[in-house]
Amino acid sequence: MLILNIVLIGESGSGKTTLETTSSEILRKGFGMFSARYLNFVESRFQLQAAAEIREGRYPNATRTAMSRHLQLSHSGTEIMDFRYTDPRGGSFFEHSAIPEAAALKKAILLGDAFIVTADASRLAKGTNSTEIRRVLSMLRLGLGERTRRRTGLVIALTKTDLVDWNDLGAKKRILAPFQPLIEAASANPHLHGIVVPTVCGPEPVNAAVPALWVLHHGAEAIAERDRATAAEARRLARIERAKENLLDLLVSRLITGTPTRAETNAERHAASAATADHNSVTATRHARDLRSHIPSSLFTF
Ligand SMILES: Nc1nc2c(ncn2[C@@H]2O[C@H](COP(=O)(O)OP(=O)(O)OP(=O)(O)O)[C@@H](O)[C@H]2O)c(=O)[nH]1
Ligand SMILES: [Mg+2]
Repeated sequence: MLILNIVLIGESGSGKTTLETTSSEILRKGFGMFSARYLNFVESRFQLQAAAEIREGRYPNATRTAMSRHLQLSHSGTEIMDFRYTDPRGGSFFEHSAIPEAAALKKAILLGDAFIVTADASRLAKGTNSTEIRRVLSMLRLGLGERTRRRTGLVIALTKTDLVDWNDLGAKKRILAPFQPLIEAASANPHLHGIVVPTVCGPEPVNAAVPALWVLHHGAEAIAERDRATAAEARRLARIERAKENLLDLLVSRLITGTPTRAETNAERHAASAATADHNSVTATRHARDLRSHIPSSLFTF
């Protein structure tokens, strides 16, 4: 089964752990035909408690060392995808890669399948953390620059929007300005699929599960693409087998043995694989579409 590696990117205090904890709790409770569960019992207990506290307005402590949390997404009770979060300590974005945790973070970014960037919108609105965000984004660009063919979901999660004074007319511009180069670069790359999501976590969450839904949606699309490619390859192999058929084998098969030729048997085997892969790709496409239907269409995508 495919494991979708989701990397949380953001300075310390930007809300990575809070967003992931809240989001996973929403997915765990289920939405439509989907539900998610933690695969590790201890993690599950800990995160359930943390999510309950966030709902009461008590937020998690700063992450002391990078965490990894492993979940599984199901549809109508059938497992469809595993996903794993890397939740780094925000400070490690600013450390030299000679430090093991900073090196591990760099590696996680290079290997990541999807990225959720968290940025404290209330601080950005006041113009206080744009330098830190730019530094964090330059780390992300390292990872994005490497990928040429992999479908990659990318979320800019504007956190703590409950604390933003929206009457301040310059706020929106100040919040989005640091992301402009990233949005422009990502728009030009057909393999990057981005969305901007204003979020609130706490007693009244807003859009908290949307970042996860976006990357899972693209994870399902990636599965569909992989299965379509598998089907195409199996059909190609079936054609090659059929082309190997020779008249003598066919005559022996039809007039004497009454069994299919070796080429026919192989071609049928490949055709059956193609049919299975086609079926799987249709299912994955349906999952992707269903996941997408839970994402507000008003959000900005790039
Ligand atoms: N008002 C409000 N505060 C939030 C929200 N999300 C997070 N916070 C606050 O932001 C603080 C930091 O959030 P964390 O989730 O710990 O941030 P982090 O990015 O994981 O930080 P590190 O673990 O240090 O890297 C929390 O303790 C909360 O006080 C939100 O949606 N609204
Ligand atoms: Mg944290």
